[in-house]
Amino acid sequence: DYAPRPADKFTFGLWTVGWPANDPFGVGTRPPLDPVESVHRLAELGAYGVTFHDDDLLATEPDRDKAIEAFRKALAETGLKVPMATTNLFTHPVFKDGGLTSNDRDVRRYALRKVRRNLDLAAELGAETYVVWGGREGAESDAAKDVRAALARYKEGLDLLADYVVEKGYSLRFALEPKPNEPRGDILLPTIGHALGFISQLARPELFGLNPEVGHEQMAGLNFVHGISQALWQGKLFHIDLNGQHGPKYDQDLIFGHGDLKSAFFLVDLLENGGYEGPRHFDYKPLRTEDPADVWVSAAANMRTYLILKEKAAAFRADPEVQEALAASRVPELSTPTLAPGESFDDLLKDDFDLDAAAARGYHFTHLNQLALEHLLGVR
Ligand code: 3MF
Ligand code: MG
Ligand code: MG
Ligand code: MG
Repeated sequence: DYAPRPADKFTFGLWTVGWPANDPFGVGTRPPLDPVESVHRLAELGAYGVTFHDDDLLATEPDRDKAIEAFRKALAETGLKVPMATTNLFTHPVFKDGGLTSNDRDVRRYALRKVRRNLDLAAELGAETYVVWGGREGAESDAAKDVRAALARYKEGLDLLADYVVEKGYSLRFALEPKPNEPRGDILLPTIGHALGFISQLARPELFGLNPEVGHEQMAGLNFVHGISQALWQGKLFHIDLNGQHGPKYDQDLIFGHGDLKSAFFLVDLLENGGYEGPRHFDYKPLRTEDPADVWVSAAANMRTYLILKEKAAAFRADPEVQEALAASRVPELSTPTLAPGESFDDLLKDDFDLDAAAARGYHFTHLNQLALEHLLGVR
């Protein structure tokens, strides 16, 4: 019946359903949404949890204490969890040149205090993951930013925050969210690969992983399924932002599956079979054309699409013709180590190999791909 349940671990950012649809060319088309209403609506739809930036809580109640109190009450009433939280280091004009990597040292110090305050709240609310998206950590001109110094300041800031979490005994881990551009012309840590490389330079690399977003990698023309595979392989997929995107253009934040559907199919297959246990978190924007009631239609669509793709992926794997095709394409053979147990590198020299025969063998990938497509299209 594709009805979402809390066990499916679907979560939503408060800023997603709560987006009033203001964009660079127009004002909002929907009124601000009370986070308390979002919590209740998402719970009714079958979600597991909500996530937030510090400032998201203040959407309709400017008093921080009152806003937090109301949010807590809504969580208690609905049983919704808060598995992840994050900091807004991009909206206020003070962050126009970044937060942790602003050229202005006073701003960097303020940014660290802002993160620190929300880390305390995140820990109190039971979050396990703290996302760091460096939206304005970047530049438009190569003259304006000493990138090596910026990376050193990024590391300095993240090392301080990790020390703080350890000192406080919080069970939080950090997840860096790569994005190539927008709102800055170029953003630091633009892709999954850049972020993985950067983590190896941190003082506590074990506390840092990734929160990759479908659309962000696709904006860079990259294969999201490959990126997620590498993050999983390195034990660094701490969290994920699911949405849709049509190739390299502005950050569309479409509903999951409403962009590259074939990639979404293989992504669900990977998440369901690749050992990822974390939340299935949606970071999308209800279209600007939609009214307040449509917002909840769009929230439900994310979860329903995921569950449909989950069923399709399981049927694809279970289909005997697919299993035959996988074997004919030698896909399982790639999991066999290249040397047999006990063999040495020198043993390779003894191989009796027919070069021409091996070169002539086809891999039959076309048939396999067509089977996937037919499962996705619902004709198998
Ligand atoms: C922007 C994003 C961000 C991050 C968020 C942390 C506003 O493109 O994707 O959403 O996801 O800041 O999770
Ligand atoms: Mg996006
Ligand atoms: Mg985004
Ligand atoms: Mg995101």
